Amino acid sequence: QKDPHWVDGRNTIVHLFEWKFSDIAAECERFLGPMGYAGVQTSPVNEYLALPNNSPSRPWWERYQPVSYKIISRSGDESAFADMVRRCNNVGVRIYVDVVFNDMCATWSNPVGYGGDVPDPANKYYPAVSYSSENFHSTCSVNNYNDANNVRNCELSGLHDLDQSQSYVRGKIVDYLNTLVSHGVAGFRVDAAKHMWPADLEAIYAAVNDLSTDFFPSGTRPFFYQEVIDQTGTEAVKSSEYTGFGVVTEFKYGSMLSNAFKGNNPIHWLVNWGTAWGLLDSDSALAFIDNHDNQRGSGGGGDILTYKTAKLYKMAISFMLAWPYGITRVMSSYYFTNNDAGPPADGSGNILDVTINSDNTCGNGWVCEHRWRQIYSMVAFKNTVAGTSVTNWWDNGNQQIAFGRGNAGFIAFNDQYNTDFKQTLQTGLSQGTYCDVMSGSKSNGACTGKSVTVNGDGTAYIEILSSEDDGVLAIHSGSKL
Ligand code: ARE
Ligand code: CA
Repeated sequence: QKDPHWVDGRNTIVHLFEWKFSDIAAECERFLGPMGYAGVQTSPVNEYLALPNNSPSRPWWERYQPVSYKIISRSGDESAFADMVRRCNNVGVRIYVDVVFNDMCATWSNPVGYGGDVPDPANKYYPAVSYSSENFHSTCSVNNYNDANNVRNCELSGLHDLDQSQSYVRGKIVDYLNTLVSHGVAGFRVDAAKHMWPADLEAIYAAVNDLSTDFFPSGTRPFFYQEVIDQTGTEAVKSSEYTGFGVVTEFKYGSMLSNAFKGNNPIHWLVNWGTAWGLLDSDSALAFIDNHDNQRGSGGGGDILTYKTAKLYKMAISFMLAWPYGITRVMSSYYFTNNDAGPPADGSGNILDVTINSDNTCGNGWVCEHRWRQIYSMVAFKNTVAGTSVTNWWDNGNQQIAFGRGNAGFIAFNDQYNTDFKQTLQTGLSQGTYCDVMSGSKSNGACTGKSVTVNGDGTAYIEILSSEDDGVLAIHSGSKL
C-alpha cells in the first residue's frame, strides 16, 4: 500500500487544490497526460458543511468539515467525479482523493451540508452517514502534542472526533473508500492520520477492496499516503508509527529545503540530502515543498517557499524533481492574500473554470504552478533520468551546486546572492548542444532559451547570472538539439 501505481515513464502527483472535476478531467487530457505527470490529488470530494455566511464566504476549509460520505462537493457530483477518474486514467494519470475521516464537522448554528443534508453536530448526530454520539470520542480538545492520547482521542479544531476502533465506524469509512475505489481511484491522502491510532488505520486499509480492474491489474492494493506532521521529532506521535502500512507526508522535506534555498543553510550541504538529514526512507516519504496548509502558514507551516517567492520556489521544486528521493508532489494553487479565502468563484459561490491563456498559463485567479515551464520541464527531466543515480556533484562550498544524473541529465543551481555562476564542469552527457529547459525549450530543432555545449570529454561551461529570472540550469538527453 506504498506503491502509487504510476504508469511507467511518469512521475509526480499534482495537487489541483479546489479544482472542479470537469477541469481536472480536461487538464489530464490536455496537459498532465502529455507532459508526463503521474497523478492528481483532489480536494475532499465528500459532502461537507457549506459556510456561505462565514467571513469570507465559503472558505476553502469548509471542505474539512464532513457531513456525510456522499460524493457531492463544490467540485462536482458523483457522475462528474466518475467521469474525471475514467478520463484521467485513460490518459495514464492516476487520481488520489483527500479523504477526511478522523472527524465530522464541528458545531455550527444552522449547519447544512453541500448536498442538503442537515447534521446535528451539537449532539454528534450525522443522520446521512449515519453516525450518532456513541460513535465519537468524548469531547476534549487536541491541545497537547506531547500526549498521544490527547492527539488521537480529542477534537482537532473542534471537529467531532470519530472512534475508529469501532467496527461500525470502520465499516462506514471502508464503504466510502470502496465507493471511490469502484470509480477507479488509485489511492488516498489520509487527512489527519496523526490523529488516528495506527492499528485502526491499518485495519481500515486492509479492509478496502483491491483497485478497480477496469484500470488496474487484479489484486492491486490501494495507495495510502498519510498526513502526519512530525517536523520536530519531539512530539509524542512519530511518522515511523505509520510507515509500516503506508507512505507518510515528510514535512521536514519542504521546510529544510525552503530554509536552504532561502540561504539560511548553504545548499552545498545538500550533497547527502535524504535519510542523512533525518528524513524518512525514500520509499515511505511523500516529498513536497508546500501544501495547502503551510502555504498559508498553518499545519506545521511558516517559512515555506510558495508561488509568492517564485524564483526560490522554482529552485526548490527543481531540486526536488532532480534529486532521487520520495514520491514527489507539486502544489497547484489559486492566488490568495486572505488565508481563509476560498477558490475563485462567482457571486453564487460556483467555482470558476480554470481558463488557459495562449502562453499555457492559467487565468481566472488560478496560479497553476504545475504549468510553469520550469516545473513541468523538471517533471520531464525526472522521467528522463529515472533509474540513474547522482553523479559528478560539484559545489563551491557555499550556495552554488551542480550534479548529474548518470548520463541522462545535468543540473546546476545558483543560489548565491549577487554572484554569477560561471564554471566549466564535468557532466555525464554525450557530446553535443543541449537546450536549458529552465530558460526555454526545444522548438523545431532550436532552443528558445540558453544553450549548453557539452564537449567530447563531457565537460561543459555552465553560466547562471544572478540577474537571470531563474537560478537553475537543467539539460538532459531529451533536450539535446
Ligand atoms: C476551521 C476553523 C477553526 C474552527 C474549525 C471548526 O479555522 O477556527 O475551530 O474550523 O469549526 C482545515 C483548516 C482549519 C479548519 C479545518 C476545518 O486548517 O483551520 O478549522 O480545516 O474546517 C494540525 C493537524 C493536521 C492539520 C493541521 C491544520 O495535525 O492534521 O493541524 N491538517 C489537516 C488538513 C487541514 C484541515 C484539517 C487537517 C482538519 O490539511 O487543511 O484543517 O481536517 C503542529 C503540529 C501539527 C498541527 C499544527 C497545527 O505543527 O505538529 O500536527 O497540525 O501544529 O497548526
Ligand atoms: Ca482522532
